Amino acid sequence: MSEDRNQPLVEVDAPADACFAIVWSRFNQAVVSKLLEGAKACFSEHGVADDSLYVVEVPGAWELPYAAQQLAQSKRFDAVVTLGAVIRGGTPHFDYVCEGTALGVGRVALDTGVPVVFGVLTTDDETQAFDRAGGVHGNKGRDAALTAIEMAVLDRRFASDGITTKGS
Ligand code: INI
Repeated sequence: MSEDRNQPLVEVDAPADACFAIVWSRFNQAVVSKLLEGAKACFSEHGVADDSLYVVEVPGAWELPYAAQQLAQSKRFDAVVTLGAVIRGGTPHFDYVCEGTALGVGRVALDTGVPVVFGVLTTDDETQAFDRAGGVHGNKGRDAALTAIEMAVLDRRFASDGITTKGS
């Protein structure tokens, strides 16, 4: 688990029949591939078999919300994890990509009723990004997978408590 104290993550096993999707962006691939490794390992450690995990790649962070929307709308997944790395390059482009990606990912979750986890690093430089991709600040890809599992468990609870009729 991440060593950051401000990450209130809990370790729970995924429901036996749960399926998850990961969409990851290729831009800054050296960083994002580490997030992907962390996320995959976490799913595996928490009982998610390879055939219950669908992994798809997009060019950059900007494309994550669209792919996440397609995955979430399919209703085949308990949660969708988005992984990316937006690194400040000294131009306003950074701010547009960050804001568009974050708002888009959040909107997909609310529009579809499927948890969509924001595992996108937004950092000033590459060092900060690597620190969060298996470095001194843990692996945010792993944390994102853990969040997806927890949200899947929460959705099962909502259904069994009669709060939602999802999956019935
Ligand atoms: N995409 C990223 O994932 N990270 C970045 O740091 C980044 N920067 O810096 O530009 C980036 N840009 C590409 C963007 O996500 C889209 O792929 C592109 O604009 C095409 O829509």
